[in-house]
Amino acid sequence: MTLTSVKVPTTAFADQKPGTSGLRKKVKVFMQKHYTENFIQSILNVLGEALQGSTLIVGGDGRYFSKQAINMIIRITAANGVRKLIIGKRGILSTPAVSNLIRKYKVLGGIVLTASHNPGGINNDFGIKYNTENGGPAPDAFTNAIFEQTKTLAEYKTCVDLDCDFQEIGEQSFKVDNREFTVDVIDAAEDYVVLMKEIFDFDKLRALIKGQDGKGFNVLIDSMNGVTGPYVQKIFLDELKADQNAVTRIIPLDNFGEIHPDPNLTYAKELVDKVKADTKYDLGAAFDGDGDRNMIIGSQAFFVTPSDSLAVIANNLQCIPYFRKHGVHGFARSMPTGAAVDRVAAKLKKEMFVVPTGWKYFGNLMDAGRLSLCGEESFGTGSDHIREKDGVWAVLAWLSIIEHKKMGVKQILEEHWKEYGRNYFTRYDYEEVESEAANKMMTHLNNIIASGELIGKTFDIQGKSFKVKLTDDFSYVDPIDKSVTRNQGLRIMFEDGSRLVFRLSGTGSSGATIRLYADSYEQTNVTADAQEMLKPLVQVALDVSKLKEFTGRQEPTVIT
Ligand code: VG1
Ligand code: CO
Repeated sequence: MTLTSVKVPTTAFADQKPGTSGLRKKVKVFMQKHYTENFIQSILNVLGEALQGSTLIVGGDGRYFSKQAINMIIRITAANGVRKLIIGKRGILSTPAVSNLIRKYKVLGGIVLTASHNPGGINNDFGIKYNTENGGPAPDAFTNAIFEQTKTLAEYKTCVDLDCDFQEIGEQSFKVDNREFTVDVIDAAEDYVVLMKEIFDFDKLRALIKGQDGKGFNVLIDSMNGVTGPYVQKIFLDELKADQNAVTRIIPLDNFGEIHPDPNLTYAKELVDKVKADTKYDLGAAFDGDGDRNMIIGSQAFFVTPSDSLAVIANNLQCIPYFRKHGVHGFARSMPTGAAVDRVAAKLKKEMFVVPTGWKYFGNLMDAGRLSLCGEESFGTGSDHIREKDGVWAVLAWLSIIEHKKMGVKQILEEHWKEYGRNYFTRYDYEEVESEAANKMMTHLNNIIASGELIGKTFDIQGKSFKVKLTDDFSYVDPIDKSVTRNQGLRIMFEDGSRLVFRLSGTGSSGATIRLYADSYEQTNVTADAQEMLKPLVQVALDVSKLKEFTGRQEPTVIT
């Protein structure tokens, strides 16, 4: 039977501007009539001619509303001339897995259904993101073009009678407007596991976990009820033979069990407490909802900042087969990330890039063969094996280093700081601040930075003295395509190398989130408590920004 597509008249929405990583809104916003359909059609309109006869990957973290959204995607892509969809079973695919599938099967792109670390469930968030043919998040030019489409969209095409189940593995074919349309439902984890086995030495990792004389290396891997469950099951249990107690919360739930699937000290407290309480654990790790973030803690919950994690991995890439084979090109970090990796780059004589916040800015450098490893302070670490950050990859990288150096997490960090000195780093998040108040604070900061009035000024606080050297609003010129990205964070840099950064989050779904980043370098005093160390600098930030006055917030919601 041939199915026929129809054109459905619709009215445009004014609020479909993608943020740092796709469009993220409350589920109920996506549930409005035509809202999700409009956004999908807008993505397809931007793809234009390339869409005819193409293949797309579809999947996500399985959060509430994913099934409905995938049904819409099936019908709308079929009506728009797409030839084939590859969908993860039950709609489940981690963000790194989507990136891998796009690259491996050389398809046009992928639609990722996730709001990442934002909570899920009917009263929380949903998100849609498009990844291009290099496997990475669509660049600004593309997402701006989507936004332009959404503003004037008057109709979308769909095939209302197309009913296609994606609960079980297998291929289904349809005839839509006399064209072939195929939906291939695949195992979520299979291709990803193949990739990891090419990158890492699984025999060595298995031996590490098993150990000698009955004393293995004990890990506790927390999927936080997010998408990494099936990947963790296959890699840590089936392949590396860790025992069942080494993993937790590995069944993806559509509301993440009512937690924030956000791997940091606040929202992954359950993991931190377990590792702290039980001295048998040598390493704990957690991932976010869509599996691209990671948090690493050592024995007794010794915390590794993502900025340090990046530097340590950079310093030890030679123990990972993938890098021995492909070589190590440059390194990169997002601007707010602590500069620990810059020191490693300088020592190893590698190119070092500093890009705006968001993984999309790493892609061009990787495609040009100038970037092998990169990271963000927001618990993102990854390499050029794909074009997304990769949580499970990061843990396997750490285990490879531990196996190679025969050292624990804390010992590795202490050795690293001894060699390079330490970039103390902290981030304060003020979540769901009233938008107007947050904007006023940013305008105030913008004004004093634009006027240059802070330059040369000294702040004497809590026995420390900070003299302002430079202030600016970070902008970036992509070294490959020369595109310019402005307004990426207000920076105050001091004579002693300390630095403050302020920016507003681009991933929230209600109100505004203010992020305040503080970092400061110490050559020899490397084992102090980061929060204590950075207290005076944070006080400068609060004084200069008048954050408490503008927002009424006395304390941040999350401290990293
Ligand atoms: C945050 C992080 C940023 C990260 C982005 C997407 O963005 O700060 O580093 O790339 O989330 O991560 P923002 O604009 O809220 O600061 V994910 O794992 O949520 O896709
Ligand atoms: Co994520």
